[in-house]
Amino acid sequence: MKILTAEYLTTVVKPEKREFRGIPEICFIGRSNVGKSSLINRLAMRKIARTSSTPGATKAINLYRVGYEFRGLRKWTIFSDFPGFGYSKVARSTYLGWESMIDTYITENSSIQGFAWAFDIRRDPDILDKTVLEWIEYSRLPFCLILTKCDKERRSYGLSKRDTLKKEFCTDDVFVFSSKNGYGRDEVLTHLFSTLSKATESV
Ligand SMILES: Nc1nc2c(ncn2[C@@H]2O[C@H](COP(=O)(O)OP(=O)(O)OP(=O)(O)O)[C@@H](O)[C@H]2O)c(=O)[nH]1
Ligand SMILES: [Mg+2]
Repeated sequence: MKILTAEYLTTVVKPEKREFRGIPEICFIGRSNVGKSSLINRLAMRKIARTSSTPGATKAINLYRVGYEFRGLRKWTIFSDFPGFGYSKVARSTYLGWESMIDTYITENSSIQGFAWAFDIRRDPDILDKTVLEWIEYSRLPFCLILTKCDKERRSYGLSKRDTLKKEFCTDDVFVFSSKNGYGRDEVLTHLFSTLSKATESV
């Protein structure tokens, strides 16, 4: 399992006018400032996505094309970096804008294979996260939860949080991760590439 190439592809400002289709794609979503762009950079081992300590850095959808080798085969995928939801004080209306954007983006876009949902390991899910979970379930696409910034907590805290969130989000696909030190990188990549393989095999 190896990343061979990773490069910026394009920015989608109007999701309904998206031009680039065809390569299997994983959407990186999550609240603002949670570490989505840093996660992409760490997975790719290259600084392709813009990160910032100010929430709301990613305003449009940025697409990155990643070439990788998995189980002896060379393949391509797209990592799409979404704007964060829930950073404004008026979180509800921000969420509604986000939901309508992503709804439009995934409609009739059969290249999308699932969601990598970045979630700050120090937070507990709130009503907005539950709403997003419902939306994902409704989309019927698979998702995994990546618990970011684990370097800020003890390892035992991270593992117990992972088990709690597995129950709360009703999935086994929850991973502890740090973009700062690379903890969990192999596990996350293996999971994402397996999801992509399953999807391509079933076509
Ligand atoms: N310690 C630590 N800091 C991190 C980690 N991941 C991200 N950060 C920091 O968190 C801040 C936000 O990171 P980004 O990757 O820009 O977050 P984002 O989710 O893309 O943010 P928006 O695009 O604004 O929604 C930056 O200051 C990063 O350096 C991590 O794993 N550990
Ligand atoms: Mg970002």
